[in-house]
Amino acid sequence: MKFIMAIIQDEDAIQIIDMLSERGFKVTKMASTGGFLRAGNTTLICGVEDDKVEEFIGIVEKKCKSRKQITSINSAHLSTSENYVPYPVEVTVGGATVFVLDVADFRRV
Ligand code: 2BA
Repeated sequence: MKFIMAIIQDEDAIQIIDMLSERGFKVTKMASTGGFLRAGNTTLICGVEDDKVEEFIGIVEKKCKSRKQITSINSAHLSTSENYVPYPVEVTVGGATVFVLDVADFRRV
């Protein structure tokens, strides 16, 4: 069994959860915040059988869209100077960031 953690954009979450649920995946949705943009995103966690991992990732890949976002709030990340002037930066966010981990044990008690 694998443990999948997928960080997706809030806008894509409902559609992806619906599709995953239709295909029989048991998903938990968590509200999360990106460290760079400090904006809300969604983290899905899911325990899946090994032979279902690619199906899960395929759904996420199909439904997650890349979007451009403008940020100026975290320009400190981009500067080492104390006297920097904040300026807007365009970043491309997602598709999705997906981690797949081995599960040592899984119990429902
Ligand atoms: P954020 O950390 O808010 O990052 C949003 C987007 O900003 C990133 O999109 C990337 O395009 C850009 N970005 C992030 N750090 C940057 C930096 N130091 N300099 C310039 N641009 C930077 P994605 O790569 O698609 O990531 C979307 C969200 O996925 C991230 O939100 C974070 O919540 C999560 N994430 C991405 N990689 C991760 C990782 N290795 N570990 C944990 N979470 C990750």
